[in-house]
Amino acid sequence: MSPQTSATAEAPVNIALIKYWGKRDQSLNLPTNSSLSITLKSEPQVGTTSLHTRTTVRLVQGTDSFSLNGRPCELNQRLLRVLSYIRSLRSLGPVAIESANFFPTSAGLASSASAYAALATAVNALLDPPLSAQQMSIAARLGSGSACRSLFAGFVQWEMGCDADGSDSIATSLFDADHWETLSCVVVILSDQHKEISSANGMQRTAMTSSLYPARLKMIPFRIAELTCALCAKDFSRFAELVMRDSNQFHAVCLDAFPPIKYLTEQSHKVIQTIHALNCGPSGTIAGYTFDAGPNAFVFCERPDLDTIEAALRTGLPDCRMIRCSVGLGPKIVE
Ligand code: 2P0
Repeated sequence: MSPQTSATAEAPVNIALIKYWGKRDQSLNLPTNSSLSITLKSEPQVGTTSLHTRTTVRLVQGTDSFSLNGRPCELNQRLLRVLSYIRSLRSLGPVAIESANFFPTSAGLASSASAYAALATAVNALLDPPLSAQQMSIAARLGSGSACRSLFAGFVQWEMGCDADGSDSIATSLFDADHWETLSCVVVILSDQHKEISSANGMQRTAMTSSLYPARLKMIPFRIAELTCALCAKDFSRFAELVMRDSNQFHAVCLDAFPPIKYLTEQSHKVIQTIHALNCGPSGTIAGYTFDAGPNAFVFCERPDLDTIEAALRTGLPDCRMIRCSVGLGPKIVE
């Protein structure tokens, strides 16, 4: 069989339930805390928007090249780091990388996570032998910290690790996608603008200047343990409260940075109020929200409550776009 010269991979986005925010090593993307995420799969009826990245990697003559959504781009430091790590492990010639996102880029929708997970998966298909799970985790993480979590289906933990070279800072699967099939997520797109402060800069400023930040770091191992129990028991109300509290705390430490960092908008706060009002109703906690480094909301509920929750959100935000998602699978090779 002739060796493969091109591969296309699709990788999903993930949304952090317990957020990664801060680096102990900036060039290796080594975090100051462990994090826990859910991998998302958008439902097909939403037209051209789908929460994944598709990346083709071709072996070529000449030099490495990169295009994003059909536009040629410079190979940035992150891409170069991923390629150079892989080339330190395996023989890999020059490559042409073509990447496409099917959703707004850099708007707090975790595009870098799916992008670097897709890149690592596509390159890996050209390697003989393929990388180990640990090496894949490291390759994706060198592109973007949260990308190592997009290599897995379902519920994923990225263990911060303590080794200086990052060899133990890897993601592992906690529960597969079919563990909690009724768990649903509505992504409420309030803005598709690029964020003003990148995650990398925002987390650095927060870690350096927020006096609340050390208290957050202390609390995170307990939050992860509690959330793991809630996931194991599929206890929605416990799950929702922990996720909302972590999102609120993450945005609070951002506001406590100096100068402050504000990712949420008035519309984001409208979503927050709507969910808390719903949860005061006779059925108790039926929804929970989380926000990444951007204004867009990720609202969780059990599938039977989807219509009620979407209707409540629409009342306050008639013009926003919503994407229904379920718990997703990991990356796949599509060609
Ligand atoms: C997360 N975020 O856990 C957190 C929560 C945003 C808020 O990971 O510099 O793009 O590439 O390691 O992964 C976004 O930061 O940062 C992020 P880099 P990344 O999902």
